[in-house]
Amino acid sequence: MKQFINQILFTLFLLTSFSAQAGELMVSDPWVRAGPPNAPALAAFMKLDNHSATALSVVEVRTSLAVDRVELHRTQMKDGVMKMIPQEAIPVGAHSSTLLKPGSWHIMLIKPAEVPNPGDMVKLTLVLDNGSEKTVSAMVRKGMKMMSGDHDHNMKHD
Ligand SMILES: [Cu+2]
Repeated sequence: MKQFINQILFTLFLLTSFSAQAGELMVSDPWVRAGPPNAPALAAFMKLDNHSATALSVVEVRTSLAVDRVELHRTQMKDGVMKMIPQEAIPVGAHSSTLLKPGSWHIMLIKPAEVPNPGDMVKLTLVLDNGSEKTVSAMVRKGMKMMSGDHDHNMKHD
């Protein structure tokens, strides 16, 4: 019996410490850009705020949407052309923020089995380098293309 109670206390301790860790990162305005029914990939955007004194980074993203895989991308100028470059992580400096937006950092949902409609909600779980996780609901909505180089709809991802 005593061991059982200890186990419960330990579980509670784990739960509270995990939620405290997740509190270091604040996510605002998450959204997924709507695409045509045959879209090979969809981009997700949001603002990441790190209120802690430690630099964080998003190392993995999972989604409720049925997709082939999720990649972290950054659109950057390379040899005079805007290109999407896959990234190992999306960094958010201490007491700093990183904006995921068209033409910059973004999360790429590759090969969705079914493309969601504007107004649909997609769950995104961000996994941080410190092991904590944060799940947000992102609304699907139409978004402007930043520039001709931001061509995620016809870019090959293989
Ligand atoms: Cu991309």
